[in-house]
Amino acid sequence: NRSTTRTVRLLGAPLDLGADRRGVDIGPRAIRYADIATELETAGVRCTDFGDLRVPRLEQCDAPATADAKYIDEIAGVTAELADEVADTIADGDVPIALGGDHATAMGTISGAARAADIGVLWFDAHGDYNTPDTSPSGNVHGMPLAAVTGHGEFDALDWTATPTVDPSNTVIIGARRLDDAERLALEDSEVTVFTMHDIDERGITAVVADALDIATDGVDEIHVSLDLDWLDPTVAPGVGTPVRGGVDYREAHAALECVANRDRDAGLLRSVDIVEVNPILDRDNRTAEVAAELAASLLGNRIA
Ligand code: 4U7
Ligand code: MN
Ligand code: MN
Ligand code: MN
Repeated sequence: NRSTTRTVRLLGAPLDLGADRRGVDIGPRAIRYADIATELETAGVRCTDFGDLRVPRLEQCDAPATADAKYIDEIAGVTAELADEVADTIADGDVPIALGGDHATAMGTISGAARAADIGVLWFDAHGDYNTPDTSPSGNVHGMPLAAVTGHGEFDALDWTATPTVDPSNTVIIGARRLDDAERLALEDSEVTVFTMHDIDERGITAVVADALDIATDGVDEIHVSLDLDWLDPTVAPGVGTPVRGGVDYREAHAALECVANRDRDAGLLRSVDIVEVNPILDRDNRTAEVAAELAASLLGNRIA
């Protein structure tokens, strides 16, 4: 039970090696400028900031060694460091929020969070991020992190994938509306639960999230929440590299994260968070970063509204 004020620690991960569109590396700054710290403090959460992890710049890197999983070695290095910071943050009793950066970031957050506990995962995304180097149509690693952490596929560069980090039966995708063909088949074969936009349209966001929470927490004590801003409709969050029409609106996003917060308030559930894929170059007036900062408060805040 969560009676005392929590402290969150922002961990900037300006990683763009997992995505094709440049600019997502500026995401952590944009989210800070959108005043995530004030949003969180206003919602009753103490906010500290670790600063940014050191990430190799694309210009410094050699051409990708493999087209199957571009920059996987560099990404493995960054995510290993992030995993250490996440594990340290949790050991200090704080809640880490990794600010991306592209979604490959989540491999670090989740593997760090899963070190000392079994966790479930809620993955809010238009995409499944369940490609592997063998199935990926793009070779972009930000389309693969959920496969990597659930032990699906071969990821030679990631030594921790030898032992699955998260049980797929505690893993839930919410809001999917663009899955690649091979990815969809692999998800059907897996124990990962997928709630599509169709499910949200039919049943409403709060019913879907309630089910997702039951699945993610079955037999585990804590959860990781991974929020890809392209989960939202591009009219609400235009600053993302891979926008897909037909996403949730602001009110549904707030309601979803507030459902998680309510369950967390009763059970002390939330272990770690990613907020990823904000691309300020593609954004309008920092709108997407502002949405990201506000939704962080919906998820972690102590107030219902
Ligand atoms: B994101 C894609 F092919 N599936 O693998 C791929 F459509 O983290 C997109 O969800 C992945 O933004 C999107 O490249 C990754 C593509
Ligand atoms: Mn994603
Ligand atoms: Mn996505
Ligand atoms: Mn509300």
